[in-house]
Amino acid sequence: MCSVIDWPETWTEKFPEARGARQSPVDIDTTAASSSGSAPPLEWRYSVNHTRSVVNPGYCWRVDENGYDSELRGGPLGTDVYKLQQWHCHWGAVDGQGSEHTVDGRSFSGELHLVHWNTSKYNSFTEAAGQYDGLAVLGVLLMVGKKHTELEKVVRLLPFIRHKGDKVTMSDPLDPARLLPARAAYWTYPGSLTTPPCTESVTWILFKEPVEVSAEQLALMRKLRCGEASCGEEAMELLHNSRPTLPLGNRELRDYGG
Ligand code: SG7
Ligand code: ZN
Repeated sequence: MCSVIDWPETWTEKFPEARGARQSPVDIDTTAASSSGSAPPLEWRYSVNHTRSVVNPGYCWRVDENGYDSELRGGPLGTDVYKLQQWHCHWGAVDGQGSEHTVDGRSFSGELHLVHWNTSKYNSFTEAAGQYDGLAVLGVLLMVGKKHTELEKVVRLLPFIRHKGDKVTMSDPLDPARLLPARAAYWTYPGSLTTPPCTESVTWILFKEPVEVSAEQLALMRKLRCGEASCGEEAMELLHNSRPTLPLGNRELRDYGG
């Protein structure tokens, strides 16, 4: 089958939750965010030295952490501990577009998502992914600038996972903490997965400070293809993969740090 990804307009037919009131992404209206001054700091402890897989599922590139013990806690997460499952990226057809979240209406050139699941309450990623407090995703906005050296460890493997279903092993050490910006300030709100089934299970934590990646690195992401190798030229280029923003509605957007 050489059909490419379905577009967001069609998702609600098969995935009714995509019509819900707790959907992501959203536009961050910075003037509407309420301050949470005394919240405990967000803390992460990531494993560096283990084998990871880099895969092309047909709609992004994704790095699977393969069960290693990397943890996120604190901030809006209460007393629960969340474990890093995978991280992936969203980008656009041209520089300046491609982030899922927007800030005061402004798009960025891409957005990294580090997906964590609640190991204090649930037994597996799959179980957690269906619960209101099951997942925590760290979002990092990407802007065009200098080459990102940690991300380059993934980008240089992209030519080897050009088509849907392709997968390679990365054995170089990589520190997921180096994917995060220097300043820990962030916005947080309750939301959903941004792809089907759009489950309303995510505590979103979006860093305020964007991180730089080079135009060349973004160009290499756009060379990935949505289809299998057997589709030949019909395995179309994955030029963009971001869901448009949805209304925040009655949800509280909180602001941590200056
Ligand atoms: C990406 O975003 C993938 C999905 C992910 C989805 O398309 O990384 O993950 C897999 C396993 O392909 O879906 C369940 C899940 O994590 C939505 O994640 S996101 O909301 O952070 N964008
Ligand atoms: Zn994502």
